[in-house]
Amino acid sequence: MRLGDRWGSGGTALPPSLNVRMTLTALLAVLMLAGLGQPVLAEQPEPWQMGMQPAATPLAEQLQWFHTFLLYIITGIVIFVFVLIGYVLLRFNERANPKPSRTTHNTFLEIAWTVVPILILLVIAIPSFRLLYAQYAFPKPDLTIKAIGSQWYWTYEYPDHDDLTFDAVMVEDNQLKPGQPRLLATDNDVVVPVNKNVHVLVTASDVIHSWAVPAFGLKSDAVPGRVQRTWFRAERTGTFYGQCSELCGRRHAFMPIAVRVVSQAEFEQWLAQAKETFASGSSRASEVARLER
Ligand SMILES: [Cu+2]
Repeated sequence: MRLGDRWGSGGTALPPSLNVRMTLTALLAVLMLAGLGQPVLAEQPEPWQMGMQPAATPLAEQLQWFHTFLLYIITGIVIFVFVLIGYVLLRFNERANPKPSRTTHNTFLEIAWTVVPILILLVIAIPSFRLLYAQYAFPKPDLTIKAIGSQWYWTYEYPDHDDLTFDAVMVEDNQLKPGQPRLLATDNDVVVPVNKNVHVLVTASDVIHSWAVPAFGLKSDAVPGRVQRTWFRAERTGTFYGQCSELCGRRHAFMPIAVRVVSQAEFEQWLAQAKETFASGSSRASEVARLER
């Protein structure tokens, strides 16, 4: 049976190749339209995304560079090994090479296959250590925030600003406002100024959680009874999303992280308002009640 008969309309069947091409084009158009229908949200995963989220901090940039660099190296190694195996299969099989040589040692080859991998490891180790040190070389903080993981929300404290404290709970599907991404938006965002060094003290109140924001290149375990430190310097404004990244219980997938990076002036404005809003601690009690549903 011809493809054209199956897909076309009876007697006016198109040549099979054309018909297949049209179907593929239509499929592609539907996919593109589906893509266009989505609101444009830059700082979060997108449908069909292949690479990483665009970096918003120098550390994330460095991380992503390292990732790509390693990808080139491992691709080269895989191709080399593949070609080598292919060559051996073809050149030295029983038919092509009925009388195998009895050679056992080759000084040059043995030195080469020891030295070359060492050089490759060195080339990887140098940027790897540089990145590791950069992550732990804390610049002088302009702002310190504390992120405390609890089942299943995050509490944020601003110890530099009268111990401002509030909870950030995921916005449920039926309460999403336009533009708020599902499973990522929180009722209260962490707000930080742009181009400032922000230290984050990460801990937990019950089980191990993990505070992670991919666009910042950050992931820090939140361990009860311990305070971990991490830092970021966001270089552009926007809302950046992350999720708890340590399996912490039933609602592990529903305790997202939303960080809003704003100008210094907007930050101060938010701070003044937040101090009033959260002064009574009312946000906290209501959230606990919500979680106990
Ligand atoms: Cu968690």
